[in-house]
Amino acid sequence: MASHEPHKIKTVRLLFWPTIDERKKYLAEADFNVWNLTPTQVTFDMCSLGASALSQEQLAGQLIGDEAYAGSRNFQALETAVHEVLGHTYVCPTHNNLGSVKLIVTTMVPPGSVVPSNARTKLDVLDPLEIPYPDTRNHTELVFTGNMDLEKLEEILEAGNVAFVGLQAFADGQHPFSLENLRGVRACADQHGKRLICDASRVIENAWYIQRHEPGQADRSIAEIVKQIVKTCHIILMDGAQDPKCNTGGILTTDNPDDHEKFMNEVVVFEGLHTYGGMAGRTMEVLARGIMEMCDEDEVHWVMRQTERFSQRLRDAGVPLERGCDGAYIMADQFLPHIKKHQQDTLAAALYLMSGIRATAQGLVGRDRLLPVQVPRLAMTNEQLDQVADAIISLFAQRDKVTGLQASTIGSWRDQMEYQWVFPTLEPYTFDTFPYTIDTIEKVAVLTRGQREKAIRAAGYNTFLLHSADVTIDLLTDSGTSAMSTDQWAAYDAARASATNSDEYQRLVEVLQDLTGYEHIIPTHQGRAAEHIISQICIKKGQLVPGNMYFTTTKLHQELAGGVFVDVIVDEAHKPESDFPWKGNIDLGKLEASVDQHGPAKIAYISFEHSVNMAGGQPCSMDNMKEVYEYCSSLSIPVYFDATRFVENAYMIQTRDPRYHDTKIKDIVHEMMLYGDGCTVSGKKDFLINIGGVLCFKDDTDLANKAREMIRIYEGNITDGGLATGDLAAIARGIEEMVDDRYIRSRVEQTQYLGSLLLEMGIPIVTPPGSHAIFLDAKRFLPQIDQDEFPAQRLAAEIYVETGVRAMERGNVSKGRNPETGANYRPALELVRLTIPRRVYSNDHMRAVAEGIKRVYDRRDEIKGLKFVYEPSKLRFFQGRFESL
Ligand code: P70
Repeated sequence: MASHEPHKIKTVRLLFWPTIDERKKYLAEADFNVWNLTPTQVTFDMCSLGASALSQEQLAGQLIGDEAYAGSRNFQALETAVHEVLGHTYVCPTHNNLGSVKLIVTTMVPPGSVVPSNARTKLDVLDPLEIPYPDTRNHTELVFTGNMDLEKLEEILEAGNVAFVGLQAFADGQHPFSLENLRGVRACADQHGKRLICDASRVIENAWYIQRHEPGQADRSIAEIVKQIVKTCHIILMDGAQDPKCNTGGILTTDNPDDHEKFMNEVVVFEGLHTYGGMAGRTMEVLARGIMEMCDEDEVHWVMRQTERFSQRLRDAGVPLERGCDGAYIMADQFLPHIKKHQQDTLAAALYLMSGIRATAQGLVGRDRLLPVQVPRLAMTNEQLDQVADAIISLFAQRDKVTGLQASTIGSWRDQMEYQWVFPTLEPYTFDTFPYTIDTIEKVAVLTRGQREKAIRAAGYNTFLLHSADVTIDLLTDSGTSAMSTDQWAAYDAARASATNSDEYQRLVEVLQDLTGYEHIIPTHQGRAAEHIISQICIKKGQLVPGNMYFTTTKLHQELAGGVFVDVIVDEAHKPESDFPWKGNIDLGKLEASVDQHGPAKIAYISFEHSVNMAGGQPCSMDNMKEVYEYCSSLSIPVYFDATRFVENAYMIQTRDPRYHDTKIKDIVHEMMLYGDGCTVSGKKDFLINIGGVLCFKDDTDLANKAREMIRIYEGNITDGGLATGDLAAIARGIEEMVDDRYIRSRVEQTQYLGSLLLEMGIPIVTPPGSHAIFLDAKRFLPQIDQDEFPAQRLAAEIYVETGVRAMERGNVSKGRNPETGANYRPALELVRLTIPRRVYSNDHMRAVAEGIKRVYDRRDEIKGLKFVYEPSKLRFFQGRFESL
């Protein structure tokens, strides 16, 4: 079973981090009832209802179909999903589960009748309707604690006034039933001519439990068990906001045409029409797709194991709880034995106060003593859940300090409660994790080893030629692969498309001027377009362009403009084993030697790259930038940055240079840019977008205007560089997000984490680990393979076969042949790059990558080299094909 998510992150939702003082203020405004807090006042909102991450197919569903009043194709999709997955013939749509309950109560519960049930929650809506729901749960059952006591049920049925038998799958979130018991309940109901109606909103969790614990069920799929549960019931209701991962919506399904007709007749009174039931068309589509997907075995197992792991961590620390199918249900009375009243709400307030976590009991006051801490499906990483658990554990350790809430207004429902509180003094819990939750996911391929062997042979042992559909964890590049945030998408959607000036362009200019201090901001469609233009307008034929190691596209454009690239990076950059912290620095001695030899007029400009990609993502120091700039300014030589990964470089300065430990990333970036005259940026990296770039000049208006001349010819409008207006908006928003200190820390530390795992395993990598990627040293990994047999190329292929991870060769194949001698260049660095996309993978993915590479390392002696079977003359690494030797 996979040790990581069977998906990657498609979009993220940014979190809020109220300080403890803000939390006090918000709590006071909320009458100390955490129910009243809004999500922007909360860091982690531990409620599962309607808070699942969507699949990208569900997200797409929001925009598909029609909002017709009658007979929409979204309803047809919903019917199809119910037929295929649940197996029932008839579907009545409702606005949510309460709508379904209401329809059942109206059509099937005569006055004076009772509803025996294994559950308390949800049914408490029946209280005000004065419908008794006697507890029929078998309280002696140890494994299937949601099973009904059949004798008791029989007794109640015999009394005669039963409306129907009510079951809940994973009753109250804690009590699953077995298939055997379900069949027994059905038989009982049939004997008395009563309906068995099941709230199947958590049928997946119940099916998983059956698969795991009921004898004879281990080999059956979740899908089979789900269908059997549904078909054993006369009627089921399902909350769209639970297992189908929708944000609202509901259904009532049955095989009985008479029952269905009753619902049809009532649905128009309470809900809407029988083909939309009070849901938007888009909700039906998302619901339909969610039902289609919800039995996915890998996803179910991931979600359930994640929840188990979370509860187990709490249990191991002694926190009193009941297992929930969607989280841990903390026993507030045992957690706070010294508090006599309002234990759940007190615990909830204390947890929020000390950590910003919200957990809230819902429904009627006084029903139980539990505070549910639910895990929203697919929305959080294990690392985040571990920290949420640790916050609760930390509160448990200081529980004696918690003071009780005093009620000032008492209501029947939790949302009506109002309190006063003398704040306890609690040690706050500080999170150090990804500052976002998962909003949508994209399923990844899980192939067998045999399938991967076939795929890599078909791709000529070149990872560029693999289909992404065959890749499990894609570490080919961090370029354009970021997960955008919901705020970026909102800005994208809100943009007014324009081929002229636009508000989005103005906004982009503003944020970049503010960040860089540069006056002229010129959008381009991506980095190489900016490189093309700057090279053409700033290089005269024969001029030199000194730079800190080449990047392929940068160097190519300098050469196309008649320039000659001169490598002036420090020597340490070429030594994969050197631990020098600033391997991206320019060697001032080398630079001066070059200037002295040729004279300043022969130098076009300095091409200064942040977080030097080809050196392993290695940063340059602030002092180095400053010294180079001072030296160059004195000789009127311009310095242009390749600022593609400048935020990552700034983070390295923040962590590695003690003078900057307390400086905000944004201010570090701003200072870095002081030491240059302009920059090119491939926005596909740090800017957190999928396409875009910029060319900026500090104050040289003439050059900026020359650049704009070229934009008009090669790119698009001077206000868009050929980008869609929506993309400009996403870039502007991405720039604001990229300089968030928490974000950049989580981003670079994730790369460092992968690096440290590999180092611990003894695997040779370029040290110190860089910021965007980890580079395996293929020469040390596969010393038996001569460089002309392409060890890095082979290693990348081998890693794919072993693990489904896609990496990129950066060695002899990439460097090419010397045109004069025809021989391979055999560069000093023969590397495989594992590049980490931004906001896309969890640390569990990273661990799986490291473990997979370790398996390759353990059998490294068996691995042989490659030979070309097709070798393109230019940039051969993209399309070249190989055969195993
Ligand atoms: C990568 C990508 C792009 C890049 C870069 C630096 C430091 C400019 C650019 C070009 C994509 C790539 C490009 C060529 C060969 C392999 C991979 N790097 N400067 O994966 O920007 O792609 O936007 O035109 O890293 O490292 P753009």
